[in-house]
Amino acid sequence: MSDLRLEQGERGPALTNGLVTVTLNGNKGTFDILSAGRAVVSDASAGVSLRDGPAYTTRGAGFHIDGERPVTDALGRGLEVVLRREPDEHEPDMALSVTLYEGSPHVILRADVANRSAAPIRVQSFSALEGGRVDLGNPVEGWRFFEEGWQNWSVAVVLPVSGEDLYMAPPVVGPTTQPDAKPGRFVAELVGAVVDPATNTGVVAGFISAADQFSQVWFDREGSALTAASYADGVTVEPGQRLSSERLLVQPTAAPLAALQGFGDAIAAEMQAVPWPEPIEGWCSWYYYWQGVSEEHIMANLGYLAEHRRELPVEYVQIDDGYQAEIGDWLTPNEKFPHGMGWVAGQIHQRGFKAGLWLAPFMIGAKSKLYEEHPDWAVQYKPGKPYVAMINWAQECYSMDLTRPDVMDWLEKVFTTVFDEWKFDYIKIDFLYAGAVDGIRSNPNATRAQAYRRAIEKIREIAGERFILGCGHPMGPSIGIMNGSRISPDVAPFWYPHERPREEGRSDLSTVSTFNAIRNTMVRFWMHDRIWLNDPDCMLARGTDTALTLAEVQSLATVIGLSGGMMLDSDNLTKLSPERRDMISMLQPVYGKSAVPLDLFQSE
Ligand code: 9PG
Repeated sequence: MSDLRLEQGERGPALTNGLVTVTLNGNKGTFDILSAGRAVVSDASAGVSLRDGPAYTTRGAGFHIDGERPVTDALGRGLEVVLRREPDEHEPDMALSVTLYEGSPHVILRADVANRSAAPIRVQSFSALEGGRVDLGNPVEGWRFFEEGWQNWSVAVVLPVSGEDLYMAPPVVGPTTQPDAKPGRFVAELVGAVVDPATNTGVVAGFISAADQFSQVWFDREGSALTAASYADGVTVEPGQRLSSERLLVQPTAAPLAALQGFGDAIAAEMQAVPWPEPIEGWCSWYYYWQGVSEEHIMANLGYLAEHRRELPVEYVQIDDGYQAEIGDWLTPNEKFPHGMGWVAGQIHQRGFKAGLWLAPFMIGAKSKLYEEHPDWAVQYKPGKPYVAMINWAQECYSMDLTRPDVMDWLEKVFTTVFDEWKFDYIKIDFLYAGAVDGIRSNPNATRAQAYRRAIEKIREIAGERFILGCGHPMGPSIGIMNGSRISPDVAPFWYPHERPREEGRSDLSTVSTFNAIRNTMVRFWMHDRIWLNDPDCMLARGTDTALTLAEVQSLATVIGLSGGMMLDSDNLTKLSPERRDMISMLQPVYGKSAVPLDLFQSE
């Protein structure tokens, strides 16, 4: 099947594969994306913005077709056409590559820039798709926008575009790289989709590569315009050098749920995702013992699990936050773990379970020994001022500068100890967004995504075949490293949030509560078993020490079960009634496949 071609159509040159067609308007410097003979996205351009400098767009400047070439890559066999912007003298050379693949209903776009001048240039962002007018037939007021959030605690949601966007303040969104807020503008991280629920047609637009640049997709109600940008964060391009954006997938669709899953397949292929081949079932200390967890608590639950293998056939016992001396001092257990962490892991192994450990390796607490010894390891907010990634654990917690070689050596020491000396089989690495904040690092030529990515690659290298659960992490650059990922804010022993968000402007759909957790879990169904195993967060089965009603506990259990993802219980097992324990038993074995929320685009 190879009807992939660049042809001369009535309206000028067009690249087509029989499923989707891109018409190229060289004089205007724009292109249209057609499906079933209809222009679904029209009059789109591409551009690049320099740091503190001008922006260049193909719109108005025009482009010419600078060659076509067959490609074979993670997405299959394709044909790539390069559209080269007609630059004025002294302007950088900018191009957009457009690729279609055999049998795939999507277009892949990538912008790039070459520095033709004698001086370095600094690139801020690329727009692989700029102001593409979306036409779904009906008026825009009835449409909805699906948007992914910055990290796994962030909201993933479908909003009516007749209303307004949710604003996601730090620490849930990376600050500063936002298009200007304006009425009727909806901003997604990594991937978004415009859908007309009346006809079930729409456009999915998302970046399928994400290791080097963070990216956003936004929709403007006014002009029904779709734009997608990836951020180079001001890195330098030397004379004669080139830099590319991440690769953007755009897909007009009459089946948006399937298209979203198709996006998941594409990003998984491109990023070489590593979902775990088996279901993960276990117990976690956090949601009952919190920071008060002790060696005795672990031993008591371990004993219970060993005696109730038939009822609770779990494999993993995971120690969460509370064992460490301080945030940063991961290798120093506190007085609640007098025998040390290697000993606890040994006890877990002796009873036939695998051992998991929580760490927040990209945070450095103001009260830690680590910070006392290495104040220069923090990313700076302004010269001389450490970047506060979060105030938690009654202290300022700073972002670790992951571009420093000595920090990478320290990471190696921490994880070699955890895996090779203590012999943990599983890590939950948390608050990872701290490594990707927008601050001053020792290497100014690494993007936020690169600083973060290189550090998690290092952790993966040390972990080898052991299980990595990501938490509090930005989504895109984590793919290909994490075996499992939290996909929600934290569950809690209560239904609705108890507190207003601490950060001004942060949506209260992103704060700790069981309602928020299960809402997000349903929306992120498309990630499961594609880009990683979804972790819907823990089951809380108990009937005491909780404000959850029986119906709320049943709802939580239902969503965890339907997620098909990981299943960790977090109760004091020794206090559970047999009826409540049965609710955990019913979740095993994990089914492994995610349910699909069929009315995702129809209702909240
Ligand atoms: C341990 C916990 C558990 C939990 C993690 C994470 O946005 N916030 O302020 C925020 C704080 C803590 C938090 C999530 C969000 O919890 O998700 O499972 O490991 O850390 O401290």
